[in-house]
Amino acid sequence: MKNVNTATLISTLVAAIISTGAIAATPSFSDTDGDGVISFEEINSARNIRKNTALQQFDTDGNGQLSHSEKKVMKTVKRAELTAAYDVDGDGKLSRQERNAAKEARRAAINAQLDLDGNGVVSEEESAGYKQAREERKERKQSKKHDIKKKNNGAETNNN
Ligand SMILES: [Ca+2]
Ligand SMILES: [Ca+2]
Ligand SMILES: [Ca+2]
Repeated sequence: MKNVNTATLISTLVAAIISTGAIAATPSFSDTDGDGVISFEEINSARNIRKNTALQQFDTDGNGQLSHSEKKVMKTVKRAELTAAYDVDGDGKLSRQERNAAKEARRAAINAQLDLDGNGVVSEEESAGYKQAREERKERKQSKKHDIKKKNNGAETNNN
């Protein structure tokens, strides 16, 4: 059938993924201070935990940092995990639809965690910390890019 709509297909895939519990690479947050929202700090601490776990797992030479090659190994392993989790048709690769389903499932899993009162809606209040963390990460990424650009350009130019 040609006119199966993509959104329907994706939601079917998402349902399949969620029901098998195969949600890879999803951060897990906890409301440490029990105030009913996942705050910016709680998001960050979850991120640090993930970072440390990754460090323990992939810091092969044990120098406390992930080198370029260690990061490469990490990426390969993560990609394999992701593929294993979301390759619904079992062809060993992630199609665009499977990738979208993976994204949707991740978002759904995150929303389920942010929705601390469990009313099925992530309120402004419930999502504020997450949004703040996301903005901050975006900014950091951009300034990193900027730094690299600067480095590649050599000396800073005045005419821009
Ligand atoms: Ca909290
Ligand atoms: Ca596939
Ligand atoms: Ca809620």
